[in-house]
Amino acid sequence: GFLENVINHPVFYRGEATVNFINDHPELFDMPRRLNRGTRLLNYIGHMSVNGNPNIKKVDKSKKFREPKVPVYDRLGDYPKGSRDRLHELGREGFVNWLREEKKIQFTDTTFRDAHQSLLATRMRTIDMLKVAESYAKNHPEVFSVEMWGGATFDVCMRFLHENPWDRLKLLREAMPNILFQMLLRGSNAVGYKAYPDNLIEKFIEKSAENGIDIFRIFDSLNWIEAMKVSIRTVRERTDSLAEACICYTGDVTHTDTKYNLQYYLDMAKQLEDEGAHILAIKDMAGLLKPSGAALLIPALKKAVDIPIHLHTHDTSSIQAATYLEAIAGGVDVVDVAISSMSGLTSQPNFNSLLAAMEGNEREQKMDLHSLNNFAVYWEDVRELYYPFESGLKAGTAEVYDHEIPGGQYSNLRPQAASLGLEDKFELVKKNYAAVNKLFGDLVKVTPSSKVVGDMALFMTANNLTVEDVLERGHTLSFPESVHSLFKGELGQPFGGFPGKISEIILKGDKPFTDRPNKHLEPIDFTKEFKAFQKEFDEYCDELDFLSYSLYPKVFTDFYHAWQEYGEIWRLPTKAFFYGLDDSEEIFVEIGKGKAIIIKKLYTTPTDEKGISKVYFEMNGQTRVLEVKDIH
Ligand code: 3PY
Ligand code: ZN
Repeated sequence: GFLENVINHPVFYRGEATVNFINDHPELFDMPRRLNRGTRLLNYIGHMSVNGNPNIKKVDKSKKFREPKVPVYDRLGDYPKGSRDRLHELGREGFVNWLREEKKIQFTDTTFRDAHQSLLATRMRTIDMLKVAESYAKNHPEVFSVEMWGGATFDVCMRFLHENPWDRLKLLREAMPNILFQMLLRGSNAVGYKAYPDNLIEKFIEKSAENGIDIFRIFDSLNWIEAMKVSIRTVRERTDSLAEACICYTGDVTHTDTKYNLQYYLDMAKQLEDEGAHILAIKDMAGLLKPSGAALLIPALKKAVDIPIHLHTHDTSSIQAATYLEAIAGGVDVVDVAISSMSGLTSQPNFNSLLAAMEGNEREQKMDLHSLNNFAVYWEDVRELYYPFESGLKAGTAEVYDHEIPGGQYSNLRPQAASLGLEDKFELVKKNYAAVNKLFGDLVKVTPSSKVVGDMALFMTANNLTVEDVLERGHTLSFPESVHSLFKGELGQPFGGFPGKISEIILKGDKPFTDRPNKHLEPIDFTKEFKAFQKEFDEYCDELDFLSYSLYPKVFTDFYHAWQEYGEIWRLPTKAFFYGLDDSEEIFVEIGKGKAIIIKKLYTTPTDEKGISKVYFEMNGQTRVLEVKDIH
């Protein structure tokens, strides 16, 4: 009631309440909405315990979990200096010079972003990262950067985890102040699947930098430089962070009968350097760069440009460590890896093993391997909690050279196929994916262009269509919206253009454009729209929330309602979050700095004739009963 509202009000809670507090805050009388934090979390657990998490189809009741153990670290000691201190000391130009001159190979750890995006459908929760963050930053300050934001994490955070992505950034930043943070930015698509107004992209970059992003890895899903310029310029001019511009790698650079040949990559690299990139990234999102390709490409790039080179790959084929060794011999400056228990398959190559393999190498970066292995144990235990999201891929596959599906998409495509009833036809989905790519003129496939190719492959599979059917009967078919949008020019322009015939079939007379899609979008009026936003949402929603809303209006709205009902869900331990509590199970939830509650679930009554089940809890020793509607 009222008293709880007062106690839990942020102003009161921070000790900032004055004599006018009650008059100034009429929402204190708003009983149903401002339930206290503990009660809201109880609502969530009660709901999970009766109805289960809607995103988990099959729960294995026999599953036992170990408590993940955070490797020991000096809690009171200072953070050792790391790459972020170096950036601040040297400034951007100095830092880039240092990186280019440095002989030792540098490692980016993707465990906090791409690894779980690629292995566990992006479901890793902030709390599991936050628990280990300080220990990692203190034990491994030699890490070049931690990729922990962007890509699909932004919307999945809100959509499935009911977490605020900005909070993830801020909390991790506080816990890891010494290591560079890196995010993946989809150029003019930001962290979304479509083009956004330029001024939204600019504001998003500014705020991301302000809240802790040091390196912006910028790409365009068709390798269209036009679409990357605004992002590169914004990072350079409006932040102190580094602009790392990507070339997405596709096909096989050692082949000569492809439009994506060596000259293509060298030309693009030079253009990105001219655009002002501080670092060049080769983004091999599907893991297609073979050792022979790296041996050709990396030394040639080193000759072509002056900026440092950062290599990203996925180990879908299981051969990518060999590619890294070739790249390292060829002079690459940084490589992307994931902690061993979160590495391999559709994720990044194995950090721990690569480190071991580099022992004695002239470019060896010395790190404490045993300590790194302790982190692997931590992540292994954490990963168990996410078992429903595993992709099912059990070994590396050379099929990837045929279908070219990005690692981050692979772990999503199978459940997507399953949700359309196509689980048994996954082999055909992959074949169609390759066929669609050819039909569309051999595209760079990475979010969002990869999603379009995936949508089309699913569409063809679901409707028993072959490429010939599409070419013959396409005029009578209505294609997925995303396919139409791609051919319309809404994701930009592919190298060499779209093939004419399929374009005509898909567009059906609709006129495509060839300039930047963002140019067709109205800029956002931040002052006006922010006011309207605050009116509709809570007064505590700030401009970061407004950015989330601008990028994902519906997803943010749902996230906001979940927050109203259930509070700060991110604070719940992962087991409780996904599976609710067993009878007699007790959890400890930190609900604020130095403030915790203990929740014990006692038992659940069978559902009555009105479909209501009563859940009995003990919260901080007091019995609480919740009535939960059984929605089954
Ligand atoms: C993303 O855009 O999310 C990716 O990881 C692309 O590889
Ligand atoms: Zn990736």
